[in-house]
Amino acid sequence: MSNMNIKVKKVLKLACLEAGKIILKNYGKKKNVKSKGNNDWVTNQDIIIEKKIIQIIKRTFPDSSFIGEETGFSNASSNITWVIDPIDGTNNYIHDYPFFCTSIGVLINNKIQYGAIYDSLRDEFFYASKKRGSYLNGKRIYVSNIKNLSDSLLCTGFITSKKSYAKNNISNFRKLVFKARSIRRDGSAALDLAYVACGRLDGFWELGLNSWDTSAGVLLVEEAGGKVINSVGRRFDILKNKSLISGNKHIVKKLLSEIKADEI
Ligand code: 2AM
Ligand code: CA
Repeated sequence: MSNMNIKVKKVLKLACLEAGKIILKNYGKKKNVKSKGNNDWVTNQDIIIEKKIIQIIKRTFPDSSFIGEETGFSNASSNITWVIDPIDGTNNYIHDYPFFCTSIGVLINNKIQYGAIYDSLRDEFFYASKKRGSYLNGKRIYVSNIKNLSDSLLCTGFITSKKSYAKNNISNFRKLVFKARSIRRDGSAALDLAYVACGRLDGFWELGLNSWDTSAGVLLVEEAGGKVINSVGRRFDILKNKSLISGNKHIVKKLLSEIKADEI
C-alpha cells in the first residue's frame, strides 16, 4: 500500500472509531433534538461528532476541504475533500432503533477514492479504496449474485423534505413490492449501500439523497463488483445526482426499468 493509502485508511478508521464512541455513549439516552426544517432532524451528537471527525482529519491532512452534513462546505487549497455524515440514520438514532452509521468519503480532484462506513453498534467497519476493493472488518466483500427480482431482498427510503421524492417513490414501491421477495426501509442510506456491497441486500434505491449520504457507499458498492446508477441509467455522480439505484448488475438493470424520478 502506498503511503497515502495507509495514511487515509488510518485517519478514516480513527475518525470512525471516535465517532462510534460518542454515538454509543449516548445511545438509549434522551437526546437534545432540533429541527433543520422540512422534517429533517439533528441531535447535539451529530454536531459534536462532525467537529471531532474534522479535528482528527486536520491533524494529518491540515489543508483539506470538507462537505459536512452539519457544518457545511469549507474550501482549502488542497485537492482533497472529505464528505462527512456523522450520523446517517439520525431518526433511527433519536428513536433508539438500531440502524445508523458514520459515513466518510474522500474525494481527490472531485473523484471518490476512499470510503468508510462504520456501524458502531455491531462494530462493523466497511472500507473501500478505488481499484483496491471493498472490505468489512478487513475481509474482502462482494455484491450478491441474485438474478431475479422474485428472489431479491431490496431496500429503499422515503425522503420527505421535498414532497415529490416521497410521492414518486410510493408509486415505485407499489410496483416493486409484489415483484421482490421482500423490501426493507431501513432509514440509513449509507448503511443500506454497505449492505448491498456485502450482499446482504441485492438492491437499494432512493430519491433525493445528498453527497454525504452516498459518497462512501457508492464506492463500496462499485468496488464490491456492483453498479450504482442514476434514474436515467448513467453512472451515479456523487456531487450532482440525487436519485440512486444500486445493486448487483442483474438487479440494477431490472430496477431501472421500474423506477421513475422527477430529478436525476
Ligand atoms: P440522515 O439520517 O443523515 O438525515 C434515509 O432514507 C436517508 O435519508 C438517510 O440517509 C437520511 O440521512 C436521509 N434523510 C432522512 N430524512 C431526510 C430529510 N428530511 N431530508 C434529507 N435527507 C433525509
Ligand atoms: Ca446525518
